Amino acid sequence: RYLKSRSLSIIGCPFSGGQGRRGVDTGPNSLIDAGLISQLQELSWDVSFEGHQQFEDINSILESGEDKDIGTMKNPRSVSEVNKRVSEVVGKHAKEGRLPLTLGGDHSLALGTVTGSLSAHPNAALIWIDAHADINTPDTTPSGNLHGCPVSFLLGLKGTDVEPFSSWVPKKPVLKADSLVYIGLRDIDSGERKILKENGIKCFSMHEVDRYGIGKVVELALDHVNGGSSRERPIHLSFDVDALDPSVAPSTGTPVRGGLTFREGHYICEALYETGSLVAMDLMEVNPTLMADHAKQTIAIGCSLIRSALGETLL
Ligand code: HAR
Ligand code: MN
Ligand code: MN
Ligand code: MN
Repeated sequence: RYLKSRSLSIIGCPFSGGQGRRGVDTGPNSLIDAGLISQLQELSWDVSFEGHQQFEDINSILESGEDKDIGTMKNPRSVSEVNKRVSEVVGKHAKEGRLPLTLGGDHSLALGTVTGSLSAHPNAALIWIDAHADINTPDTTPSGNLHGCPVSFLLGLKGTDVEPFSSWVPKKPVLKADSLVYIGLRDIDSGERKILKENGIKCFSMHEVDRYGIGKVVELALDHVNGGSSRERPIHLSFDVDALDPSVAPSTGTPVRGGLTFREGHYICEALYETGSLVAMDLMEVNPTLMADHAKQTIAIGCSLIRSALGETLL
């Protein structure tokens, strides 16, 4: 519906500066090494992959310890610069009518991916699958880790108009609060809870997944962003692998028990594919260096979630 043809661009983002655990920067290559490209070609996608993004310069600043905190924010210059680049490359591919598939890397990268998508599809909605809301502002973050903050920047919340981000993040909010839906939440900070309430943001926590079942939850989520039964609005899917239960996807930096089952995670992806309106996807927070005995399992699930969102069916 929004793509020129069945074409996608893989944007590998080896970056870990949005949080404190190294290794998540190896996520993108582990997904490629597992055969993701040929798996997507099997689903008759025209796949372009020009190699991972080159963040060596930024990563060396990160390693050197030169990127000093600004207020509460850790690694602010690295996170800002990486996201500025990511927004440009995602925006470019999306404007060419291709589906940008971004492989993380930590979830701070979604500031760039969503900004890029929205530059090409200004009416797109954001569906955020995560154990966490990632909606802290620099004023509310308990950790200073910017992977817990990208959504607040996208909504232009109070406290996000700060350097270095203000030099490139659009002044007009990238996204309106009613264009965002969460599924899978179960670890929300008190400051985030207040933000979610005050902005009336639609959240399907694990409590709602238990109550209604995943089928109904996805239907309600799509009704919400479409304002009814239409399924035409473009959708950016940002999938944090920690939305899944740690027994399913253990190799991730901030596992929280009580998460989505294997099938619930895949169902979400399948249902979004069925809308015909998916215009971008992120697969974030795969860290093969954690629970390394289970890294293969987590990587394989990353690949299968992506395949489900891109048209793999069971029958
Ligand atoms: N809410 C906590 C914080 O801001 C932890 C959130 C980050 N964890 C993630 N993001 N993996 O989804 O520090
Ligand atoms: Mn996240
Ligand atoms: Mn998370
Ligand atoms: Mn927590």
